[in-house]
Amino acid sequence: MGLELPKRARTVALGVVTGSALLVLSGCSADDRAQIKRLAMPIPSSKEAHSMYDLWRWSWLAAMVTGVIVWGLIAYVVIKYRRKSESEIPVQTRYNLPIEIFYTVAPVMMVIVFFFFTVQAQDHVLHAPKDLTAANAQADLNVTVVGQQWSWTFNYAKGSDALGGDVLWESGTTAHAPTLWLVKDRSVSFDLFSPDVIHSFWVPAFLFKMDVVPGRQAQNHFTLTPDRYGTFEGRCAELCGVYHSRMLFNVKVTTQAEFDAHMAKLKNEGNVGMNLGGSQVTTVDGLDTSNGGQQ
Ligand SMILES: [Cu+2]
Repeated sequence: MGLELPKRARTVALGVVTGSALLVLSGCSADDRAQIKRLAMPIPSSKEAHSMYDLWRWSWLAAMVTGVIVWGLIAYVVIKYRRKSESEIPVQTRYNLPIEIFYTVAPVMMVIVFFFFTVQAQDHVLHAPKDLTAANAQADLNVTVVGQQWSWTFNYAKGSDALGGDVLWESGTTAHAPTLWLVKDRSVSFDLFSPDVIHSFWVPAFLFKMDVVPGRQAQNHFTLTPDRYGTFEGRCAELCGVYHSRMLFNVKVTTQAEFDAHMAKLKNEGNVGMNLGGSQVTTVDGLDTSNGGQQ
């Protein structure tokens, strides 16, 4: 008769499993636990991010409910219809049309439901008018983001009196990640521009990314409103070449006064005019270039 563990062995096994689970879980910091509760998502930090976060949580819930039902049914049939004696083989069923129709229709229905809510979240996140000029006019701040091999340039065109009608820019290098400055609760229209290859503008805290595609100026654009103060990480999410991993940046969400002061500083430094990234394209700052740029 099968694998019957003695009672004592089962107790010991249960103790080992519980003990190691407790040890593993107690190793988690408060941050880890909060992240586990969010199902590994960063804290949503823009007004638009919340609909992505909801989609994420409800999709997990739907998947878990489906999983529990399926595992339950598997366990049920394995136990109920198992072979009960050596001489008798359980009833072998083929071709059960109602069941086959059910397991074809049910997943299709689920995909339709997921699709509906995905489109709804997408419409919410991409709510800006299709036309860039209209989107820029509606938003409080306008930023042209340039993704160039191997860093980022941010051009500020609207959102502060300190601009005085000018466009101001700041740029990074592979050694110094640039910082994109934004203002809490003020909407930003981002236009994405690339002078070389396809990059992807990704700020995990905004739960959003969009490709930066050469030749698609004024087409890949979106608007969002940061709703938390803080400094967030950003990166390129499209493998764009050797130093792709160096394409890091920060996003600082701050007050209007601090933003104005920063714009005034950029103006003082002479960073005036639209910078579409050409100057940084071949710079591999911070790397030893004597051996061909290898680290
Ligand atoms: Cu890139």
